Amino acid sequence: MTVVARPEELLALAVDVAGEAGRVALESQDGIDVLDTKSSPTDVVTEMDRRCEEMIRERLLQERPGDSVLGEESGTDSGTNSVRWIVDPIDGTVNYLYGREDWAVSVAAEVAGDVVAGAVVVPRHGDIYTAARGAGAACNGQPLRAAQPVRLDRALVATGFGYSAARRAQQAEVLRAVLPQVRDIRRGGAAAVDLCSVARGRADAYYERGLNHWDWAAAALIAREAGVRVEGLHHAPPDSELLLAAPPVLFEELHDLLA
Ligand code: LIP
Repeated sequence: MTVVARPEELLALAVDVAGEAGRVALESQDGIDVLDTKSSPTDVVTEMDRRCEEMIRERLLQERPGDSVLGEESGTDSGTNSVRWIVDPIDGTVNYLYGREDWAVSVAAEVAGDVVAGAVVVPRHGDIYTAARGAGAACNGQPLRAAQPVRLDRALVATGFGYSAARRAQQAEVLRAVLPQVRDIRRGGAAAVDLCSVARGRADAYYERGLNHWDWAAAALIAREAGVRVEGLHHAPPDSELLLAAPPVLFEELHDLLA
């Protein structure tokens, strides 16, 4: 049976489950330790990554049986209707492991392949970023609009790096070309927080190569609804090759530099 879902209803559920997982993760951050590693010895997972994803998955399927869920830690639960949830239980796991602030719980709802609702909860900042497709973006209920575009040489640009040494060497070469052309670089360690920072005008642009869909599914909708262009290379959708987020004009300048 196709369960019709209004974006606002999906957003309310996303906020609820992301907020609950964020509270549990926040309470357990002190003293958390590495449980396992994934793509490399520095690509770590903690008990809370897995526990938060299990909590989120269970709540979503309890509230909406028949939906699908794609999560960073446990892959896909295939459902029978058109709604798929895309979950990063803790984005910025290394920051979380080190007791730092920049980590987030990210929950996006996709209907027939298009993300229509997204929530990014940043517990250590007390911030809840939300967006429903066509209804704008907000942070703690206050409307979000990205900053006006600045020239490339005045842009504060956020970026990130992968977990493999070979990928990091390539990313260092790209950074070598970008750094002299911009105001400055910030490396926050959580894609969802970086994208929401662009939506909030706390960074002028963000780019990264090697991201997974769950890293940016919710935050890309939030940024787009705040007036930020979020794409991959040559007008393609964002993918593991590149995600680039910036207001128009600055987007084109930075894209041409990166391409
Ligand atoms: C993180 C991304 C971040 C990237 C990190 C890491 P994770 O995701 O959000 O942008 O630079 O290397 O991949 O692994 O913490 O979910």
